[in-house]
Amino acid sequence: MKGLLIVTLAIFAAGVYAAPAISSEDQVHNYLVRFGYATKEDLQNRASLTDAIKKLQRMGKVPETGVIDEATIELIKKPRCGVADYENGKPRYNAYKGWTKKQVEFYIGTGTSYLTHEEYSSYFGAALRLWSGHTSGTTFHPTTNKSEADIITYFGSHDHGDGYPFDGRGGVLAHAFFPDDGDVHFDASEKWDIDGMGDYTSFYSVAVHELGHSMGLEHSEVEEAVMYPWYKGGGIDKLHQDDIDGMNKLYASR
Ligand SMILES: [Ca+2]
Ligand SMILES: [Zn+2]
Ligand SMILES: [Zn+2]
Repeated sequence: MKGLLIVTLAIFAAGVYAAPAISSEDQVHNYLVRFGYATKEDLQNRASLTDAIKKLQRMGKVPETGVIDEATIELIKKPRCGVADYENGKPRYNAYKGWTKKQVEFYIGTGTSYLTHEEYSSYFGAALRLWSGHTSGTTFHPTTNKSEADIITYFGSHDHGDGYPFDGRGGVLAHAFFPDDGDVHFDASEKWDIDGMGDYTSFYSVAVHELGHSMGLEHSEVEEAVMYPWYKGGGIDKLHQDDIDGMNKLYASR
């Protein structure tokens, strides 16, 4: 009986705490901090908070009202990349740091049941080739030796060991790390296909975006650019001039 009581209590507790009602205001505040538009301190200061909301609205191409309105609440529900848009509310640059080594090896890790291994590895390679024409002599090679790899990619769900847990279906689709890390993680909770048909997420489009981070690019405010933070569906087959300008900044002057 004692065991049963504990189980019952545990279920009751989970029911109470698993889905706390977070207000839209709190959700926007959390989003501002998470994606670098504001610090926790900024949230306490009306002027800084208004600035941060405007900055998010500017990036998200919704009216810059400076208040949490319907368009802003809709914006934060849109699927996107998990990499921050600003660093502690300060402007970032569209180029962080490129690869200095001439040969970069990539390793294709755990996949998803939605894609065959062949689809996963060939489209990851194709996404990489969009960028590797702009890396000024740095070349990318597949390896089956994980311990030697520079860029490791895999699908993971929720907490997957890097301190940036995924959030289940929707919201954040993937994230990646700048050189000399370069790793790319895809959220295994999404429904993936290659082209993003219906309610599927385009693996190819997301891979192209994430590999931009692996090359050293940060997010762009240019909506048409590959490096714009929000998901735009499938069909990306080339880089925008803004993406190429970022790559030139990183690689062309070497
Ligand atoms: Ca997600
Ligand atoms: Zn991104
Ligand atoms: Zn990760």
